[in-house]
Order: sequence, then C-alpha cells, then structure tokens
Amino acid sequence: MEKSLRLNIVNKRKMDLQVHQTGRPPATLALFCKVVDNFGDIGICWRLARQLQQEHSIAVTLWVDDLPSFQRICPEVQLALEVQDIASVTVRHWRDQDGLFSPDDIADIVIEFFACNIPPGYIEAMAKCNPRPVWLNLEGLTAEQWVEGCHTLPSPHPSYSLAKHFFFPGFNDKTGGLLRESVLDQQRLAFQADPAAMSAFLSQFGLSQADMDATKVSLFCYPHAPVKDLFDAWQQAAAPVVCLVPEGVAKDAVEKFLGTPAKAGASVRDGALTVRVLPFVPQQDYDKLLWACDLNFVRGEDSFVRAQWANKPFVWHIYPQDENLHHVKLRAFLNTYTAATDNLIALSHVWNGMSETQDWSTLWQDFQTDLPEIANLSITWQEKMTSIGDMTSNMLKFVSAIRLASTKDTV
Ligand code: TRH
Repeated sequence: MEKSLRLNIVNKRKMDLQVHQTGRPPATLALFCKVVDNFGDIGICWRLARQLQQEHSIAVTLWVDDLPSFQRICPEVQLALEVQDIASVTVRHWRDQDGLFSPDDIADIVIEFFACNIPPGYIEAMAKCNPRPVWLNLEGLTAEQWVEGCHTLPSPHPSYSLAKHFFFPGFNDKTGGLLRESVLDQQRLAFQADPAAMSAFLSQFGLSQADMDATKVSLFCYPHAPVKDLFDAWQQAAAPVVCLVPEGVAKDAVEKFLGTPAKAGASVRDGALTVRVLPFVPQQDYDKLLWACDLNFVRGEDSFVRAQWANKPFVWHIYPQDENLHHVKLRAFLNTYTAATDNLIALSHVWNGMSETQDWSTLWQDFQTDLPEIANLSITWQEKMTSIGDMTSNMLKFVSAIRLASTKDTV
C-alpha cells in the first residue's frame, strides 16, 4: 500500500478514536514553514507542531520545504517521503506553490510562519470554506515595543473575504509570549537535580570527570562571532574552561584552535581551554546540553528562548540584519531582560560587534564573576515569562476569540 494512503488511514483511525473519546472531532491545523536559512525556522515550527498535537490534541500537518535541515534537528525525518508521520504530526514536503485544493483539504487553523506565502490554490480553497479557517501569520521574536501595537492585527486579503491576523511572540502580556512546553520545567528540574543523569548525558560526548568539573560552556553562534578572541581569553583564564561546540558551528575558529578538521569527537586542550566538538544533537537533547552547562552561547530565536528556560546564564548572538537593525533588537532585549548585569551587557555588545575591546581577558573575568548573580536573577525572569502564559496556549485562546467574533458577525 502506498505510504501516504497508509498514513491517511492511520490519521483517520486516530481521529475516530478522539471522536469516540471526547465526542467531538479534533481541530485540524496546517503550519507552513519555509526554511530561509539555518535551523530556527524549522526548529520553531517543529516545536510548535509537537506541542499543538501533544498538549492540545490538534491534528497538525506541518508543511516544510527543506527536509535535510529538518533532519539535522530531528533524525527521524526521511528525505524521500512526500508525507510522513513523526511524533503524531503529519509532515508534508512542501515542494512548490502549485496544487489544487478543495475546501475539504483545508485545516480549521492555518498558520504561516514568517509570512512565508502559502500556495495560492490553498488560499483560494480557504476562501470557499464555511466557516472560514482562522489564518495566522506567526512573526519573529523581538523585544521592540512596536510589536505590542501590531500583535493580533488583521490584514484583509485584497481579493477574497478572508483576513490573516499577525501573531507576535514576545516578552510581555501585550504579545503572544514564548514557546514553552508544559512539562519543560519539571523535566529540567529533574535533570539538573540528578548529577548521574547529567554525567551520563555529557560522557556520551567523551567528557572526562575533569571536564565535568570545569566551567562548561556550550557555543552556538554565527560564523562572524569573535570566537578566536574568546578562545584566547579562555586559554589564559585562571580556571579551566571546557567549550562544547556542535559540529559545523564557528568552524574556522574551532579548526584553527584544534589544528584538525572540526569533526564530532575532536578535542584539544591548550592552556586552560579544552574545545570539544559534539555531534549536532537532536532538538530535545539540545535542551539537555543547555541544562548541563554553566554558560550557554546561543543565537537566532529558538536556542535563545531555550537558554532562557534553562535557568543558566547565556550570551545571545543575534541574527544579523541589514543596517544593523539587529543592534536595535539586541538593545531592546537587554533593556527588558531583568537578569542582565553590566558585565553581561558589555560582553553582549562586544560579542555582537556593537563595541570593541582590547582586553578580552578582563571582559571574560568580569563577566565570569557575575555568573552566579545572573543565574539567580534568571529565576525571576523565568517566573515573569511564565506568568504571560506559553505562546501556543495564548495563540489558541486568540484563535477561539476570532472564531467567536466571526460567529457573532454572521448571526
Ligand atoms: O539556526 P538559527 O540561526 O536559526 C534562525 C534562522 O537563521 C532564521 O532564518 C532566523 O529567522 C532565526 O534564526 C532568527 O538559530 P535558532 O533560532 O536558535 O535555531 C536553532 C535550532 O537548532 C533550535 O531549534 C535548536 C536546534 N539545535 C539542535 O537541535 N541541535 C543542536 O545541536 C543545535 C546547536 C541546535
């Protein structure tokens, strides 16, 4: 039997089961993801898709155009399949903008990630649905104040009687909040309270006991980060530093330090610094890496948010934008982030090219003395972020509000 047909039957059985158990069919949701670059687009969409399915019993179809990138964070992905079921999410290879769709093909909720332009045929069929699906554009995360005025705004379609609403993640209750699974904190606390689990996790990457006793730092940044300067400072540091860097990250600086190709398993110690290359781990394991380290360098959007839930100090390498727009965004975040000490701000500025230093060793030493304070302050930050509610639940509340408003309009 053809794989896609088998999948449809499996999905139909799951739906029948839910109707039987709850008396109502599950909502369906289509999430469209175009991978612009790197792993954040699919990283966020995959996390959102799983949470919608697991915590809200929604039948999710994730349309994604780049299966190889998806496979890096989720090894179960099979590159040759048009449609596959992973963790009870239907994953469809989104090849192009072609295709004819009928209203029966359209999900109750349609989300496009980062205004990724869903196929015209799909939109045409959306316009024929009765009731219309709720259509959201999930935007990127920023702490800038303007998002508060744009969050949830409608954008009417120029030709059809359809409106798309903007949904912005964010850091206060005038935005959609941050992605966070309901069990995340419990899982993290259990892991961090279990030294044997942490050792077992780290030792699979070849860390020795001495490595585990050192200041452990995970490093995830863009290629233009001043990694060499940081490595120089760590080499001369008073206490040992073990830098864990996933394969492919900061490749030039890592290879220069190692003197060999930066393949997973490679490790070199020079002065106080050991650099160890890890495999690029599956997404769930990346959380464990953040939880196990004393300090995390993160980037983009998804790893940046995960570092906030790890309750460990972190330094953010922001995604570069034209005209240094990212500097505005970084400043906005550092102004909002209640765990930011002066030394964290100073290092963040230098790390992101907003200022320079001739003295990396002092920059590092000063920052390092703040690590316990930042870790402590990050607990209050986490509580503040949690009080906004998680982004997925906030989004579904908004979906219900749109539905209610449209029912009233038609009465
Ligand atoms: O990879 P990123 O830089 O992604 C993005 C994209 O550049 C995107 O276009 C841009 O819009 C966005 O950033 C802001 O960084 P990010 O967002 O942190 O995503 C990385 C994902 O990869 C995240 O889900 C965690 C995951 N990951 C793993 O699963 N394993 C690993 O070993 C590592 C290092 C990361």
